[in-house]
Amino acid sequence: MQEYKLFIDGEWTNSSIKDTFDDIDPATLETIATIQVAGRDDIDRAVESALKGFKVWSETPPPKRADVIYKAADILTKRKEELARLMTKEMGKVLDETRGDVQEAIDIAIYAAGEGRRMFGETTTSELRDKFCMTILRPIGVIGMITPWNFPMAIPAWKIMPALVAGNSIVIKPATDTPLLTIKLVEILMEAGLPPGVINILFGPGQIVGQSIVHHPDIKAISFTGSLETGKWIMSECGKSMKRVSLELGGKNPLIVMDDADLELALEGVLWGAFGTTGQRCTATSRVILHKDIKDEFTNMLVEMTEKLKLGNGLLPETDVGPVINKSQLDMIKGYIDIGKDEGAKLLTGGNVADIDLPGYFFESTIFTDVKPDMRIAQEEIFGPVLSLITVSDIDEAIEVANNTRYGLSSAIYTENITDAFKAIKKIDSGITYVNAPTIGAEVHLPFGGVKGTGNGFREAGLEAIREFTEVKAVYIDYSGRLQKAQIDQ
Ligand code: UN1
Repeated sequence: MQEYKLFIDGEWTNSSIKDTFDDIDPATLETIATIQVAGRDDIDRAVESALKGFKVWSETPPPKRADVIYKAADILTKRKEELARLMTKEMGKVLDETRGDVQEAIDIAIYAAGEGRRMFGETTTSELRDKFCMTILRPIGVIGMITPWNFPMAIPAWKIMPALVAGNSIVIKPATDTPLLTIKLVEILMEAGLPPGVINILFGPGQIVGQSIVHHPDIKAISFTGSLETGKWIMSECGKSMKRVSLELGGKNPLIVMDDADLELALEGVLWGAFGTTGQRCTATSRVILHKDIKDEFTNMLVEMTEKLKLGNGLLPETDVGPVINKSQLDMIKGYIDIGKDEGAKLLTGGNVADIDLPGYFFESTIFTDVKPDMRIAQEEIFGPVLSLITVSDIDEAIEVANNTRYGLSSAIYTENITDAFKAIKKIDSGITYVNAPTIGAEVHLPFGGVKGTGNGFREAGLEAIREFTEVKAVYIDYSGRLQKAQIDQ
């Protein structure tokens, strides 16, 4: 059994404490690795190393930083299949999806590397004579990153690649359920020529290691993807020390099916959006808002196809849906089934821990109908294969229901009516709206993130990612040779 140490200053190094945790395949419950937990001293060591790394890396010209990232993208491409297989073993989702996860890391690497030769500021006019004005982008410093288990490579890469091209250094703590893909990503970056100290990995529980990262005075910004509760805590802690924080939190994503929709297309979209990744995406479709005139027909089609989804080990080609990540998620999902029943929603299919020939954490793909917009199963993020169907009478009611949650990440509408489509685009309070496509499937060159309880105004990916990891400076160059006073000289 391989035991992984911490990665500090370019080396795998023993933790200062003797604590480890097991990395478990959620389908077979086999232990696939043992991981060392970081102690307080290790956090200080990692930040010291990152400060040293920052000196070297921030002075490296951005196109040269980009060369390292392009090379990492090449290595990732060559090793895509092997990494996808490892990810399925560690996280459970099916191979097609883990290939997509690695591909998303490759895409963001190439996109971010391209910014090495752009990284544009602005030049503009001055109100005074013989004065030149521009903006430049500067790196922030050491960034602390805390990442979730559902996209073990894509989400760390969304943060790491833009942060690197912008010249920052990094201390990252991957989720304890999925450390291996961050380890691989960092190994690949080192192979591609990243100097020691620029990226450092710590492992351990959020309550200890995550908290210490958030509180460390030399970490200048935190980038976090995870739950709303943790996000709120991080934001309030960062408020106390005036630390920049970017948050990607939950979703309760609605998908509207109007009476004129192509129902076959909508059906495929709902199955993929709700049960892909076993519903464990922050972009997962968790509420389907059905126009009353197609409700019965669509519901029947949906239940029939949902019951055909095959649960199993994600490594097997016949598997449609893999396990959920761990026991506590499984218990939480079970809890929501009871909550839904108690609230008076009607269970149409699923609702149980799956009885299959594997010891892991499998849960049946589940659909509730007659869900009212205020029920807890329509409000709270379940992060599992549980879908709520809500019926409405028209587009305005559909949008009102769509907006009736504390989250605002993704949303979708299926319709052939351009007016309804544009109403949804304009009025749904979310960071992403899809028309005739499901709520999942964001591409890396567009901004990713949400409103309300989903985030705090930052976006990941796309050009926004460069803003997430840089400070902008305004520069005034006066070549008039005399004191000129803005606002005063006329
Ligand atoms: C997430 O669920 O945390 O759009 C990220 C998507 C993926 C990313 C999801 N490209 O579903």
